[in-house]
Amino acid sequence: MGVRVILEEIGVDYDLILTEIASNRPRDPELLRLNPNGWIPVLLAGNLSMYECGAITVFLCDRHVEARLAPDQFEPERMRFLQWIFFFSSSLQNAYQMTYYSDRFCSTADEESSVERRSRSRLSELWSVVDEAIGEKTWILGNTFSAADIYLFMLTTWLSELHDHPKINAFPNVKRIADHVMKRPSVELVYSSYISQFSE
Ligand SMILES: N[C@@H](CCC(=O)N[C@@H](CS)C(=O)NCC(=O)O)C(=O)O
Repeated sequence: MGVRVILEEIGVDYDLILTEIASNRPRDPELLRLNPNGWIPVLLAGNLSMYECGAITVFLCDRHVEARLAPDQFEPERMRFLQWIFFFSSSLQNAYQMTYYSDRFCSTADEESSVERRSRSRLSELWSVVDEAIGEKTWILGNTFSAADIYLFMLTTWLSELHDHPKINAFPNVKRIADHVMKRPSVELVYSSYISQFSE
């Protein structure tokens, strides 16, 4: 979803290829050829393909500098931009995986609930770090909107009551940015079914 928002923000034509990612269903061999892990997203561009959401994000921002979704290599904010993209795609996403795929983080089923508990406390710790860093800033980089705000928004949508994750209200600065991002036409389009849950 996050990569799709970025494609919408850039305004390029793209096709969506649906595939199976349910844990209990076999993966399409074509997905496994492109990403042996069997995960999405995978970006196909010409004859080339790449996986890893953070890498795809940086690639698209650099390929389409005209969209101004990232500071360029010579702007001081570039450091902070890379920091947050990597933090989101490694530390924060990993903390979510510990509840969404707890079986991958332990050897026996009876350890899963312990992994899930740690996932919840880890999410609290990591989102608190982000919240404090944002402080009163308008966007995560300060005054300029970037793909890092889209990434932040995407990860807030993964907070799940079903998994007893912390509530977004515990991170008011994160919530403020997520609420702003939610109003962008690109996000309204891509997340229409998610957003309608909140307006019912
Ligand atoms: N590190 C990967 C993780 C991607 C990921 O977890 N994708 C989820 C969907 S959001 C998925 O494909 N899950 C299926 C699975 O892990 O088996 C990335 O950032 O691209």
